[in-house]
Amino acid sequence: PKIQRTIALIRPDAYNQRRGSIMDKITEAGFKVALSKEIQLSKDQAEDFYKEHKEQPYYEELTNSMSKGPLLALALAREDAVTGWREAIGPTEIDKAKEEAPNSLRAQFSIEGVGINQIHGSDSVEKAEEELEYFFPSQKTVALIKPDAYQTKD
Ligand code: YYY
Ligand code: MG
Repeated sequence: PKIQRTIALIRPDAYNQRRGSIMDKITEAGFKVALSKEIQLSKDQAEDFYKEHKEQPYYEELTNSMSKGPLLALALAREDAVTGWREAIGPTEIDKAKEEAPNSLRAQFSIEGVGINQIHGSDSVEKAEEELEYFFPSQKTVALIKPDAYQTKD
């Protein structure tokens, strides 16, 4: 079976307060951390990442919560990683997560006083590829060394 990759983001509050236990749960769920990077998003970058949600009532809190400190970006690898990770994090809204999926990461790792869930997961294979490239850009150019540089003068 094919190993897939997806993007997980641990938002700043949870990364600051609960990172150890979140990483344990990720491993327990069978994911391997292929890549990992601590990133500080500016407010503008957070707004751009969530631009589809611009008109939503939660947009301001969401983009503030994403840019208030460093977050942890992870490329997770597993069989069916995209749907598997969405299942592991659970429903979008914290209240719904706690009611319907109490074992989910979003239910278990919410932050007091914050209305936004603490964990992101790419929602499709296409989005996963886009987000992998955004957080872990691959090298697109190869440095060329002119053969001349190696020629010795006599
Ligand atoms: O894909 P997912 O993260 O589960 O939800 P989206 O609909 O893409 O919304 C992105 C982000 O916005 C969500 O993780 C939290 C916030 N949000 C919210 O707080 N309440 C909602 N009803 C919808 C989204
Ligand atoms: Mg989404």
